[in-house]
Amino acid sequence: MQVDSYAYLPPNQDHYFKCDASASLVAFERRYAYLENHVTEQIVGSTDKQPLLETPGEVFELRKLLPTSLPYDFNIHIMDFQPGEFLNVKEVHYNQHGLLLLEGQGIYRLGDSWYPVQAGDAIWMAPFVPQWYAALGKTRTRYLLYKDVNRSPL
Ligand code: UGY
Ligand code: MN
Repeated sequence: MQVDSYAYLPPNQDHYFKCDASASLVAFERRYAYLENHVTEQIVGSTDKQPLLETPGEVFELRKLLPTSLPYDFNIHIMDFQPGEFLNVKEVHYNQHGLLLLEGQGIYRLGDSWYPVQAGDAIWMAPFVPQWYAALGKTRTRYLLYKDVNRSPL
């Protein structure tokens, strides 16, 4: 795996990581929510090879790292904001998020609290927490966002 690449490992797949130089690795480890007659497959990819997706009503650039099909019970979004750009919608939704700010800086609003954030910061957003972001630095913001999908939240 190179810089910017990623892997998805299906549940119960034996694996190990070996690295010959110093590197940072972000791992999302979670219990898989099975669906009858659906299986996931191992994926190895790279962010810059993922297509830009439509974001109606929004200005940020969006890429998804996993297929959006039913077998996959979460996705990872890569979101890019140019300086001064912000979420048009103050979102409230059942999905929870884990966010890692990869580049840039800005302000994250969670409910009625406002947090200055910069590259390296991580945020967990519980279900239904109102959320909003504005990129305030001189360089682009890129963040990586975990989102649970395709399963009933109940
Ligand atoms: O897809 C999302 O829920 C995403 N737009 N949320 C966020 O950036 N806080
Ligand atoms: Mn969201």
